[in-house]
Amino acid sequence: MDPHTQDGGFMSTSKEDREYAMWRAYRSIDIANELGCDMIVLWLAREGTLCAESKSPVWATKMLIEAINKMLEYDPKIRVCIEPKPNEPIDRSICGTMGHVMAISAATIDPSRVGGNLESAHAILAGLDPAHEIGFAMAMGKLMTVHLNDQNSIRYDQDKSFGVENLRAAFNQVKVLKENGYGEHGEYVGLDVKAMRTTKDEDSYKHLENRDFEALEMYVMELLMGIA
Ligand SMILES: [Mn+2]
Repeated sequence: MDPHTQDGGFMSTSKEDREYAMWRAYRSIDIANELGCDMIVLWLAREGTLCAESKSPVWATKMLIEAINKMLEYDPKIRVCIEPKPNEPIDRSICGTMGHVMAISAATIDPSRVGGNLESAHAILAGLDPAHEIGFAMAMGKLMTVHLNDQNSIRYDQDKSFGVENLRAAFNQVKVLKENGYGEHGEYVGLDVKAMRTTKDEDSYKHLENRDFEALEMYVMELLMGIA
């Protein structure tokens, strides 16, 4: 909401805005430390552009790497988890997929502390299969967390309940996570969902009641095995 963030943060064309973005990142690391948490998620909301000619993608990419390096230097223990998204609220993002996250990670001063958070809806927005994005990040040892939800094709970011649009795609995300030991080192599953835009206030918590991940998983298994 701060005017300093209107053109993005780390790659804003204004030096003052970039300084504000770093202050906010350092403050977030301080808060993580207060909470006993060693990881922050970077959702790069406006890190990109609405006007392609307004900033160089080469410069913008380098600014992002520089900003992450400053965070890694600020706290020698903090891990930085990038949540990639190809567009919205901006038109063209700088770090749109897990492949971008891997490349950014490799370019930082400590790649072991930079990984990714795969959100199903964001992968679908990029025209990719969320299960394969998860698998790719896991193969690189860099899947720090996941936000499982759903999305109807390449529209605005819908954050629908996991599995409501494409149950088979949801099944395959659970399958790749389970088959590769996700959670064995304390990784969490997040369910990043919001009420639909047409939902009335009194119904606005209903989407939270449908988050029984274990039951959904068993239901999908039973369905696929012909038991249900
Ligand atoms: Mn998310």
